[in-house]
This record gives sequence, C-alpha cells and structure tokens, in this order.
Amino acid sequence: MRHLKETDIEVYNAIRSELERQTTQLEMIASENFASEAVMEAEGSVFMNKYAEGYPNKRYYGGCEYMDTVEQLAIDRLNILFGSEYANVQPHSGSQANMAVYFSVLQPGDTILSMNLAHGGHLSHGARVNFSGRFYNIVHYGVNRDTETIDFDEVRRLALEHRPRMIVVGASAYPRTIDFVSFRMIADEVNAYMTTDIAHIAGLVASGIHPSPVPFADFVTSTTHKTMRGPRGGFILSRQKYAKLIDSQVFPGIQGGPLMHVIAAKAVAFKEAMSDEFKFYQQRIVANARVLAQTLQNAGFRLVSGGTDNHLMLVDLSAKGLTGAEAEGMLERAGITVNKNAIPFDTQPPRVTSGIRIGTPALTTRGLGEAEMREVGGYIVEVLDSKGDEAVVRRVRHNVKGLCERFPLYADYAALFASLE
Ligand code: DSN
Repeated sequence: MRHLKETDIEVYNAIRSELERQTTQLEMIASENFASEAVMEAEGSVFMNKYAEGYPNKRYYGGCEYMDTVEQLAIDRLNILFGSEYANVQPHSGSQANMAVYFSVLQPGDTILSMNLAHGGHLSHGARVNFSGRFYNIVHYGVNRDTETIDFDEVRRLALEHRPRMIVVGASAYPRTIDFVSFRMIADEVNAYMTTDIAHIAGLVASGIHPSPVPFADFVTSTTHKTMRGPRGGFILSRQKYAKLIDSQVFPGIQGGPLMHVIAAKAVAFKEAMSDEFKFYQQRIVANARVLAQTLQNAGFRLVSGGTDNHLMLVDLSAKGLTGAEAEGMLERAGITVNKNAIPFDTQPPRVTSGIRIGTPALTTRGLGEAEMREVGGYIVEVLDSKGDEAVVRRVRHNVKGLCERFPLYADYAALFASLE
C-alpha cells in the first residue's frame, strides 16, 4: 500500500474509504461477499502481468509454467468440489460463462426458454437489453401468481409450444430450492439442452446444501464471488464430450487472454471451499437467512413465496407504503446495504420496484449468527416502520457500527493502511 499511496493518493484514498465502508456497515446484498485475505493476495499478485492465451500445456505464449500449475489446480479443485467431468475457469464473469455456453451449441435466432428477469431471472438469460435477448428468440417462464414459486406446468406448456433448443435454469432473486430433475425431464421431452446458472447458490451446491444440477444439466455456469466467496469471475462445468466445444468458445470464441491473477485467486477460493469450515459456513448462511426471514415476518413484512430455503429473501414492501428504492435509501443511511428488487408481478418500474432483496452470505462471513440476525432484522424493521425517520436512522446507524466492531473484518488489511497513517 505504501507504493500506491505515494503514486496515486486519490485511488489510495478511495480504497481506504471503501475498506472503511465495508467494515463499518452491514453488507446484505445477496450477491456480495467478503473474499479472504488469501484470495485477495493471490489476485493482487505478479500473475496479473502474464499473458497465457490457450489452456494448460497448450499456450500461445512462453513462460506459462506457473500459469499452467495454477489453472490446472483451479480446474481439478472445481471438478472435485462439484463432481464434474470438465471445468473451464477462464470466463471473466457469469455473463461470459453463459455467452460461451450459448455460443457452443446455439445458432443466432434459436429459441431459449428461461426465467423472466422480472420474476427473479438474470439479464444474461435473455433480457431484451442484453446480448442474449438480441441474439436469441427468448421465451420466458415465471413463477405462479399464488405460490410465487416456479410454475412447472407453465414451463412444460411453454416448452411443448415453443420447442426451445435450450432451457436455462437459474435465478438471481429466487428464494426457494430449484428442482433440477423436473427441468431435466421437460428438457428431455422436447430434446432441449439444459443449462443451469448456479451463480447465486454455487456455495450451497458445493456443500451439498442445495441439490446439485451437475448430474442433470448439460452445462452448469456460475460466478465465483457470491456464496462461493472467491474473486469476481465465472466458470463452466460440463461433460467431457463438450470440453473442446466450450474451451474453444471461451478462447478464442469470446475472450482473449485469461485473467491469470483472478484464476489464481479462484484456485485459492476453491481450496477454501473444499474445507469442512466452508460447509459449516454455508449451513450458517441458510440458518441465518431463515432466522432473519422469520424476524421480518413476525414484524408483519410479507416475503415473496412466504420465506426462504437459501441465502436470500425478497421483501414485498407494497403493503407498507414504501417502494424498494425508498427502502434501499433509508437502510443505506442506517448502515445496512441491500438492493431494491422487483417482486413477481411488480407494478413499479425497475428503478423503483416494490421490494428489496436481502442476503446473509456476507454477514455470515463476518461471523454473525442467529442472535445477530434477530438484532439486524429488528434494525431493518425499525428503519422501515419509521419510514426512515432521521432520529431512528441515526440510532440504528450507531448500533450498526457497534455490531460491526464486535465482528471485525480484514484486520490485517486494515493494519496495512493504519501503518501508513
Ligand atoms: N448482479 C448480480 C446480482 O446481484 O444478483 C447478478 O449478476
């Protein structure tokens, strides 16, 4: 940090301030987490200097001995974690992973059946504004209006009617267990590929807490930084028979040189994910989410689908006379970071929404447990019930700071900055 401080005080100060923000507020965005200092050390290493286009032992550049070591470690660890035959760890993100899979077996104009973004899906599953919505003919399934869970009758009906070439399974705001077997059966009925995007639940899947799609899906894509608690990035799992096809679509199909420093950090995160501690951590994420959900429900808040099976919940604020945007803003002022999120059949526009999405992975990483979830749930209720009253927000902000001090984060990293003050 000394070099950075001397070279670029503006960036140094921004990083120091962001560290302060992350450590003194409650991070409850369901897709965010705190990677370990070991992961951060690997990412901030000399690996960032190296080009390594190609794959282990098949590179287009010299000097790749250690790149090969680390990429192969990442691949092998990932295959052990998920019980998969083949892994590609080069996608820069989850969207890139999805793009590579689509490009592997689809032609422009082919039909994809996927979950509606407005019901919890993802941009790269065919949103009109995304490449996936521009290149492919997209048909969306959603959740049932009454149960707010995936409506398999509708999925099957749409599959039979539209005969998609691929069914995409997975979501970024779905609080319930996903039944991969039913999707496989529908995909088989219409002879479609099945791609499962487990970006949100990958850590739960790796730990056996959520059923795995690996035995059923043709392709599994993910990010590495949500419940997986690694660096920002993506990966693809599949069977050996698709290995060449996917490898060539990732590079040279859609990417150039892999980000080897990120791949090194992925390898470290995958090693961490193989530990018993990680499994225990994933169990605590889910236990914490249940307690938080119950706390909010006890206070009269309606949760989409009536609760959660995983790491996140969607809170419907419409009966409380609040929008998601208003709630996000008042909670942020109180030191609690969440994101506004559309709820199924939302009547508000996407920048406003009727809901907020709340997740427990990051707070669980800090060590907060069920007792603290009741405390945090209480703070959320106080702020929202007061409609962001200044005195309430100030009091909660004070309590949030105290809670954060009880669960310190990045002690060694913070010490680096402190040593330069
Ligand atoms: N932006 C991520 C999320 O918040 O779920 C998905 O890519």
